[in-house]
Amino acid sequence: MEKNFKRTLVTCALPYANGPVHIGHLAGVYVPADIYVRYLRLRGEDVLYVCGSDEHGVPITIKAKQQNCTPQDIVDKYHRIIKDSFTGLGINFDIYGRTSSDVHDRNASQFFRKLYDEGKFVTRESEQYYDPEAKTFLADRYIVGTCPKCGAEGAYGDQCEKCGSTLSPEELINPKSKLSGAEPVKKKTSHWYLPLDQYEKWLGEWILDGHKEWRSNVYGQVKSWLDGGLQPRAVSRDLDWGVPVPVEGAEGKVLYVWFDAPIGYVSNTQELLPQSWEKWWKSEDTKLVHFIGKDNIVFHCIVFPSMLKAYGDGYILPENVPANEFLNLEGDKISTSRNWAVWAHEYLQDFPGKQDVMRYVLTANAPETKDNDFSWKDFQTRNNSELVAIFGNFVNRAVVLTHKYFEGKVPACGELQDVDRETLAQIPELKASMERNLDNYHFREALKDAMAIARLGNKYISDTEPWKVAKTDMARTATILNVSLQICADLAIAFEPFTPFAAEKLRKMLGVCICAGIDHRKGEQETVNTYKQGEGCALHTVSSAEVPADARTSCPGADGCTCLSWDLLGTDNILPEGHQLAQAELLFAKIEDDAIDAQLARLDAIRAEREAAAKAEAAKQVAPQKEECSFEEFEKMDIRTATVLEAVKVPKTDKLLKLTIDTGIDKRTIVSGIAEYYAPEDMLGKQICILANLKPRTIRGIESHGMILMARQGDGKMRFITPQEVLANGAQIG
Ligand code: B3M
Ligand code: ZN
Repeated sequence: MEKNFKRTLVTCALPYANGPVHIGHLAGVYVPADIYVRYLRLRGEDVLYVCGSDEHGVPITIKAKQQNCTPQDIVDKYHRIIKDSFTGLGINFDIYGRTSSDVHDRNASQFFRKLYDEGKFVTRESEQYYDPEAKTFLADRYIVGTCPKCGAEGAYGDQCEKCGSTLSPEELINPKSKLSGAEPVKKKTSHWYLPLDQYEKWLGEWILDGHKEWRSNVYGQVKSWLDGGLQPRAVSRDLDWGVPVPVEGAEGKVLYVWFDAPIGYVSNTQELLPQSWEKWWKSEDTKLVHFIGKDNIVFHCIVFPSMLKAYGDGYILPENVPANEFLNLEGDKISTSRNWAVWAHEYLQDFPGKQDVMRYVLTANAPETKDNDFSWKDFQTRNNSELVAIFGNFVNRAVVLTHKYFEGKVPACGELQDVDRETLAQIPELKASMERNLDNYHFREALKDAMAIARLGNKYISDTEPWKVAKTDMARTATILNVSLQICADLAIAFEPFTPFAAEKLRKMLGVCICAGIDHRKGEQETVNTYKQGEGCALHTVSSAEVPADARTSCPGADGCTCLSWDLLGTDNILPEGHQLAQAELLFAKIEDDAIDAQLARLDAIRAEREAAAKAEAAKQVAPQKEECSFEEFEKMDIRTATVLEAVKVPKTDKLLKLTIDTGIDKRTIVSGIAEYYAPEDMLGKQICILANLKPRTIRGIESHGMILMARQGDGKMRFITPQEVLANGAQIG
């Protein structure tokens, strides 16, 4: 049974501050969370929206080493970039904090200390790799070597990026420390472990029995973890970047990043609301929802809940964890290390003013139930034939015609005809469907519903043709435009969660504002649709005449201005007759081919670079030595010099050349698979080496007597062997 909550706390996975965010992050976590939050706020619900940078962990220290700076430099740089990207895309958290903050340091320390004091951890000694030169323990990522599965160089102690195998450092061939290049040695160390096995039963009851409604990918992952049996998990690491373990004798140890990061949600809430944060984390009236990507499921559904359970003190558990699958880019897995991504900050630069297009496309292709693909062509099509041609076109026609015939004032609605009634009747149904979808985290479907309203409007105005009716019947024209404008107002509500910039533009055109619920961005001082001097909604600013300094008032436009809210969607007469519209503005602009081509060219260049690098790498690969052979075996081979007299391509083949050669013994034919590397004219007159006594073979109907000796490198490239100086044909080699 759906519980009645008083407020909703929405968290988004804290992005690692070791690089910018890309469209995979946006589609998986931040865009859906933002839609959800905007929707709840439109409904007038009290929502707190929390995120921040995850600034600890080994990837950050590695990046710092690579760039020859401190980890703090790295997180300062990327925290800024990430934060600005979110703001740029209209993803406005109430707080975007950071786990390197003092508040978090204190909070995470205290959290560990309480569990430690209450004996909730077990300690274990283990042998870990240690760098004897750098005198430090090595996290798995700090050990590189040859992959035991595919033979690639540079595999990490936890994973080979070449073949994707999960590894442990013990498995690496020729392990080397990334810090000093030294061969790591095993050394004893002790760490604190959270005994997850003790929480297994409780987790099963809570999730497997109690939350069957969770998405099947989330539920399924939890089930398979629990079925497999949980092990104690280390919550500390030997590292010098992170929250120090607050226990005596723990020098050189920090909290494991996945221990401190989720506590970051709490710390960030505390930072924003130092007095009232507990009502968000410790009240049964709060609905907690974690938005994450699928690789974070175990931490949010098993580890963090177990930490909170161990801690006690009334912490609530998530009501849902809507995790998404992954987004691919042009058919390939998005990868930060391979630079195969569309970076949010670059997108914002390349497509100024088109934040909504990306939000729209990522939602329309959201990887909610399976991995999905982003392609630039699809991006262009969705913009041009959906946002521009349907949504934008409809709104533009309605507003422009109202200016043309009725001086921009909402005309009177006369008697409705069937087409009007039938059109309007569909909107409450679409609204109900949207609600079902949004309440159940089906954002892609909800967007389809919103778009269905735009399609409905566009079809209505095309079918009723007010520009023609205006020639004969102004009263009917008025009704058609009234109905059209009401649908525009519906769109200004329905699209607010998905394309907030366009929704705001539309509201300005319609001369309406929005009641966006309680604003927590200013901290303890909540503002319930009230404004101080100088503040206001999108349309109206409170002047000093309206309210004394320090006092607050509701929207100053309240009378002349209709404040939209979710409840109004699909109701009659949102815009009263006579209401003044502002000038028409285009909601969306067409995206031309050259903008798309530029993006594709960038990706092609990255792909080409990657392929060239892979080839260069392969070229260096040396095949292992063959099995021993005896001198007698070698002696059996008759290897000689010969000269190419004629060379032609074997018809209907790509790879074969037919060569006539002078072997000193005779003139003969050899068919050789070298056409990929040599044109016939390249071979003419060349002295080569051949295996003369190879048993003749018929290839493509041609009898071949012998074989040309070729050297072949790891990437397949071949060159024939020629004596260092021209010799007589038939000279023996050996
Ligand atoms: N920093 C991991 C990730 O981006 C991560 C999430 C932490 S949420 C507490 O995959
Ligand atoms: Zn491998």
